[in-house]
Amino acid sequence: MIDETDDGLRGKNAEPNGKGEATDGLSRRGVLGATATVAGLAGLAGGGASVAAMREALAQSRSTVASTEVKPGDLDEYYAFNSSGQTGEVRIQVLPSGRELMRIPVFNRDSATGWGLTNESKKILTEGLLPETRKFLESRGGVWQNGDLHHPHMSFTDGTYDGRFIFVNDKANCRIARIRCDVMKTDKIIEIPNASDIHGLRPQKYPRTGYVFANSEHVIPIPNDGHVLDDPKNNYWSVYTAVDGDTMKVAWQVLVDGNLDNTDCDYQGKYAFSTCYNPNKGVTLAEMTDHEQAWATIFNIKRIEEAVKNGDYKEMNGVPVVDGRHGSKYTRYIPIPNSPHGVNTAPDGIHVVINGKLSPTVSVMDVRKLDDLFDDKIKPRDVIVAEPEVGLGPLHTAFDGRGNAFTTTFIDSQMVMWNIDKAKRAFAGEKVDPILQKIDVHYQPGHNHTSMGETKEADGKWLVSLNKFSKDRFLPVGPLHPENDQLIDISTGKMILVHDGPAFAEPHDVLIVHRSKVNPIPIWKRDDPMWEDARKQAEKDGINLEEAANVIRDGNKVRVYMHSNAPTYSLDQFEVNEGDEVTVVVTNMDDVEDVTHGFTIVRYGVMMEISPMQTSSVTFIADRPGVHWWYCQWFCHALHMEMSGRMIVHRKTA
Ligand code: K7E
Ligand code: CUA
Repeated sequence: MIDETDDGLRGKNAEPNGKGEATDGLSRRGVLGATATVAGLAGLAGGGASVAAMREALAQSRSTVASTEVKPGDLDEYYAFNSSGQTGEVRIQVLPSGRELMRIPVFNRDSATGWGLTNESKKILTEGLLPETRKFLESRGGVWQNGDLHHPHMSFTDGTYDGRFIFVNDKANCRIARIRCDVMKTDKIIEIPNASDIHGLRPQKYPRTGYVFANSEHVIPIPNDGHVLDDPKNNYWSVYTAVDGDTMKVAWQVLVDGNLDNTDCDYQGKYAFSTCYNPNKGVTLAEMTDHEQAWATIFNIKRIEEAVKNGDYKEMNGVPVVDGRHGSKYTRYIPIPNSPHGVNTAPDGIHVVINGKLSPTVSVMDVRKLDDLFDDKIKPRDVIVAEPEVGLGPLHTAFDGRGNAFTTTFIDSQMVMWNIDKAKRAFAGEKVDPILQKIDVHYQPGHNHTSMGETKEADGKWLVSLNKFSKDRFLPVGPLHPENDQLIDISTGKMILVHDGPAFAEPHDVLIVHRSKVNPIPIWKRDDPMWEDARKQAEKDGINLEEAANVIRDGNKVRVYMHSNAPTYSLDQFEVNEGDEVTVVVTNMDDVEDVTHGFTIVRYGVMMEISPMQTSSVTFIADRPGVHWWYCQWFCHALHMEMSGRMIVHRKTA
């Protein structure tokens, strides 16, 4: 829907006045939220703009603004893979409607699908843990219960999305996960050694992914085993990590100065960049902010690879760690005002925007100068070709592929559109204002993203502002508020706010991928590696998973094989003894799109999804005697309620 009261007007009236301020004559709360019509606007004319001008603006915006309406049965044009922060999952939304289609459990536990309960998901959640963490989790159920997922990014081939994977970080428990885009399920999770927490994450753009680059944020002693404690200046470090996206193994790490924040890389396959705050390794807020500038750290990928090949590294926790601190030939540190946060490479393959956070500026780097920088022909600051002042609290920047950039300003609560070329000319001394337009967003934006904007195929149609606060934009739901993901039409060369989208905690980042890049399958392939272990065990037990209706007893281990065909399971009941370790393996033989079954055992903490042609399994101890019905929790058939069976647990005889 187009909010014709507010947004069209804002787009027209929020012109810069040359001082970099919006001249929007309407007070923020004046029209917002109201369902005022054109007639109703008359009463607001005191705000500065004439009624006639507003009518005119409204009429124009109506004719140019792209509609967010997607009629019933029609399909959207873009996938929007949204992170969920401390919820720990990825959400598949679509644009322009803003509808949410699916949730992909990653670092969280999920009741509907059994993520964290099934053997298949437990394997993925645990196989990549460091031995020390596995031990730590032994008395805690073996699986992390929480995660903090900030940055989803799709794999690239030749500078654009290739639809294979989405990679994500977990800031809370130091992990990187990979989501398969054919089935939209997580298939690998690894823990990163020598790191405090993994924050920034980006896949290599060229020639392909390739590497997944990741930042360790807070500085810690390495190893962090209690030998070194309170010696931050001499003995705390952070590391930059390159993971091989195909094998999901750490390829190498680089030891660096300062806290690493966000990361991006070039379109040439030569360099990766991180923002760095807290250059003096402070451990209090005062110490972390007591300086006027920090850095962007540049990593020379080829030189680092050679260092690893030639043995110029230290092995730490089984990983080659190259020394990239000040003075190293593997890195360069570009001074940036003040505590930079986001770093974003433009689709032109040349410019990299580093967002100042505590400085009102963004710094623009030209990647063509980096060879000279590493050959010491120029000074670090010589790579900066523009530094426009965009407003207070610049955090992240997105691009339209037409030479314009959009920066979120957290403190100003605005989206700022500026032109890269004009910013360069202003930096060179020309009298030109690079700021094209500022609009209010509601409220306090963090990340933003444009359609295909982090690829060389940026198409300049949509811009999303992920706002951390929603305050009064929605009906109240108690002290905890949703966030507000706002959709902005940029197709006309102006920003026009067209939609408010509430979101539960706490989307940090979203990527907007054209639907032509993504090709999920509707039905699992029977030879999928996801249930490899179940298949192998079944072979050992002489069972064909596709025809299974068997109970195998193996000491006090019982393996129950069955399959589902709506509305029945191939077993009506099975019997075990109190204390048995029971594994139930269910294969859904309904080769029919959208006929998903489930398997839930009442009062046994067992629940799992079994989509068409999928096998799912779960293992538990039958330590509760009695009759326990299992049922299908996924509505699948007119006789869905009847799709059930009994687990009979015989009492232990003394
Ligand atoms: Cu929230 Cu990308 Cu973790 Cu910026 S980060 S806002
Ligand atoms: Cu099968 Cu409901």
